[in-house]
Amino acid sequence: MRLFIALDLPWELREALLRLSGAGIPGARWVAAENLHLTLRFIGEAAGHVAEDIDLALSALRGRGFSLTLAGLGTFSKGGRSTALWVGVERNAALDHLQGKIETALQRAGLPAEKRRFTPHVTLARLDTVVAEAKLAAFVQAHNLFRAEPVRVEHFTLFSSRLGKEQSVYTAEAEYPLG
Ligand code: 3AM
Repeated sequence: MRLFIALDLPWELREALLRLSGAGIPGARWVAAENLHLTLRFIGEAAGHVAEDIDLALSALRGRGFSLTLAGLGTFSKGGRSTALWVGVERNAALDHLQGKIETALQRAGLPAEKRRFTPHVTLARLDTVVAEAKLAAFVQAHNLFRAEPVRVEHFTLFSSRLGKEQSVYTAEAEYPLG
């Protein structure tokens, strides 16, 4: 199955993100409330026994809860065009520390190292090739001072992802508490 590790977000935070989402950018496919998350590590396709090793490694990880504040907007682009619109995260040493621990645990479980730098974000919309770039830029500018209320993070989650009709369907396979 296709796996990734993420923070699922409390509903009040999803609602705040939904109030931001939904309109004004032709070519944007807005992420539905149930799919909003902060990816800590993309894993990809993993066989059953590998998934078990990952679960064991994550279960052994000892992390601490922390506070998380989403703030600011940004975009990812590839080949000169924008591909995703996201909400950023205020500088957070505890989040970076957790991500590092997860990376170490996965490598111990035999996975190859992630080469891309961790850029914490919550994707709000995926952008089609026809996205209206000027409208996108105006949206980012208009909402750039967005700052959500801080939330407590008390666990992280191993998700599986499968293709759905409109969007991917994410299923929480396991939750790992943070003490
Ligand atoms: O957290 P976001 O929504 O930015 O785009 C996918 C999503 O990112 C990303 O993993 C998250 C959960 O699906 N993703 C999908 N394929 C990927 C890949 N091959 C990938 N990230 C890195 N490499």
